[in-house]
Amino acid sequence: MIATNRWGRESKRCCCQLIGVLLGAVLWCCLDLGEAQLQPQLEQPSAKIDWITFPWSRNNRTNRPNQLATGLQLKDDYDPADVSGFSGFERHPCRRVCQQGQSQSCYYQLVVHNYRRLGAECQRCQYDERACAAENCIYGDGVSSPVMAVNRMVPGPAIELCENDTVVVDVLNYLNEPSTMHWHGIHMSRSPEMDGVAHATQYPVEPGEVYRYEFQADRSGTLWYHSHVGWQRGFGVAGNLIVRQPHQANPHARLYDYDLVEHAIMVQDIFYDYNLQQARNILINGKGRNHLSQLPDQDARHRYERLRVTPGYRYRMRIVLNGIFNCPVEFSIEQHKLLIISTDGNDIVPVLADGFFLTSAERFDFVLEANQLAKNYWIRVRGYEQCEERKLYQGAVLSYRGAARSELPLGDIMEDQRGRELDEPTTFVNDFRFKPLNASISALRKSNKDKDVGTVSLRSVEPVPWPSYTKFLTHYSSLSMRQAQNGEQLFQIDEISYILPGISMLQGRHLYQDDSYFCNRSSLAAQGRNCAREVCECVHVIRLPAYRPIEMVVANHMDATHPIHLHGFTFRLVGQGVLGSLSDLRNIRELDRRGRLARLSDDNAAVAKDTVQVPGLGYVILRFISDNPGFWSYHCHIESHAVQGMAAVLKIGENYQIKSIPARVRC
Ligand SMILES: *[C@@H]1O[C@H](CO)[C@@H](O)[C@H](O)[C@H]1NC(C)=O
Ligand SMILES: *[C@@H]1O[C@H](CO)[C@@H](O)[C@H](O)[C@H]1NC(C)=O
Ligand SMILES: *[C@@H]1O[C@H](CO)[C@@H](O)[C@H](O)[C@H]1NC(C)=O
Ligand SMILES: [Cu+2]
Repeated sequence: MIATNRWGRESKRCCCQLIGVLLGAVLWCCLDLGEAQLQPQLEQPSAKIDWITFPWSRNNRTNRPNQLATGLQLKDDYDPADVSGFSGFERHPCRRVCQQGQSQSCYYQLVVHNYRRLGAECQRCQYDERACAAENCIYGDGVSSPVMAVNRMVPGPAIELCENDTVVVDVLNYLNEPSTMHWHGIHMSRSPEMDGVAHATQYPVEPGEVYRYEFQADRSGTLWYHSHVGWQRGFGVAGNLIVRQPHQANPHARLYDYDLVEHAIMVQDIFYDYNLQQARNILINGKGRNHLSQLPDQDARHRYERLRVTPGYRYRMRIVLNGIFNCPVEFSIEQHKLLIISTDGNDIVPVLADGFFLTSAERFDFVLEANQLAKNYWIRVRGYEQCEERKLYQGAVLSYRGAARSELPLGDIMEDQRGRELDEPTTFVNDFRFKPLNASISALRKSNKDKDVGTVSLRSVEPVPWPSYTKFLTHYSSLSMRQAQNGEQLFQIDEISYILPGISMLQGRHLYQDDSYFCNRSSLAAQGRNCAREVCECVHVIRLPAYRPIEMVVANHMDATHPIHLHGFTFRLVGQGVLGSLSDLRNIRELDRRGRLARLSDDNAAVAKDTVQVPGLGYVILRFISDNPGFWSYHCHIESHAVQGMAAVLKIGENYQIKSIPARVRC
């Protein structure tokens, strides 16, 4: 397959050029061109190519992106000068005010490459904060460590789109290992081969190769992109993907004045060097306090992310947790309430809260009203579970116009948290610490005054797409851990650790028989395997029919919460609770039959998500219509767990229902 991937790289090239016509575009694809004929306009040696503008308008860079112009400018060759020019997309023509029926074609290039936090580029940043903005320094927390960057950034550059835009992204793998890119939240309903899961929807992209992802932004919201191979997401291969709607289509448009990309925050727990066992810090947009230094939070030598606001305005902020370890975080902003309006890109009935929790891959959008004194305030992120053991927390600065621009807030980051001293009741959303031994859907209460809003009690603004009398096909699934003979910890779904198949399932599905190639809980049982006693590792594929109402009950046999993510679908959360006993969880099907698993009595406004935390010794119940045939990854989003086997693939539909994927000519 590698030979196929690389076929024709030397001998054949294809140049794809776009001629922008006022309202449309003509794509020219010419095969078998000699080198000399390639894009003569581009071949100016030593010229740094600004690929955001059209090649024939390169000398006229002051041109503002034209509303009517298409953003698409495909390229088919990448010389070193191009690669050195890769950066963010602040001036991309697809970054615009969204309007009904004005979708565009949008082209991006993402170079994924090895890099360093606090590398040689950062000399001056250590002493002068103003120097940090100088290109190409990834300062992080000031601890030198290898990273994998996207266009020299960690997190990678944010991509901003409007709903229905056609997206073309060339991902250049400049790592020394295979890679893929997943577009977390996009359904890929017309392009299942673009989901970016190695050996499920594509063959991995080899080092030095380019993969062209082409898909439609088939929904709006706070989404993100990240590598789906090994630990690459943990090393930094991730970025925001913001898909906006026209004003008229946005149910929360009136709640805020600004929706700025600089108010999109990616939080990540990081490790140092190749020590993949431990979370050592949490960063906010790649920056933050150094915990090793023992310096106070307000020391001027720390580098914090700054979010600027002007008094009197309301801002939409978008928070993503790129979680690597078991490190849920709590998010809040000093002296501010947050009006939470969306989760995982799905609008909810707004909840005014003091803060919220995130487990890996979850997102919350909220409106912040800049209605306090014009000062600097701490944006606070506090880590739990593995991050709590090291007392990891992080800050960023909410800086009002009129406050000293380079100063830090006065107190410590975690001081005065939750207004405890004020003895005011507080409201937190999505707390992962459920009250044990209570199977009801109500969440934890810390005191009588505190009100916690569990994930399942959030309400979607979109009613479910099925009638109330719908009968669901229920599939039971479990999350667990076991020790292999060699002492290795294996994480499992349905007591099976996932191993990668030798083919890519989507492309190779006609080459094998499912029954012999795939395994699942019942096929192993039929072979006499007892996965509760022995270690079961295989190509775990759960087959479900297409175009049916599906319900998944996921039981968590472990104490720790696991954020479970389903590709290809947005599901509705209709139940989430704690049973507290392992034997109950092992018999969850029976308990369910006896009515012990609480479901929303009316699922019409059940919250829509793509990732949900399954509480420790608890369960969740998800519903969706399986109207997207294909191979969809279903896995724990904690990187270390997924790498160690807590993953499976849902095969939705039969082979004939799944889009046929022709082999691609690499050009
Ligand atoms: C996107 O396409 C869908 C389906 O065709 C349509 O309902 C929606 O209005 C479109 N959105 C925009 C912003 O044009
Ligand atoms: C669980 O919580 C609900 C709501 O707070 C309460 O009504 C119920 O009695 C609790 N059940 C148990 C077993 O504690
Ligand atoms: C499990 O595997 C068996 C045998 O291959 C198959 O008949 C069955 O449909 C599979 N079940 C699921 C849920 O994938
Ligand atoms: Cu997990």
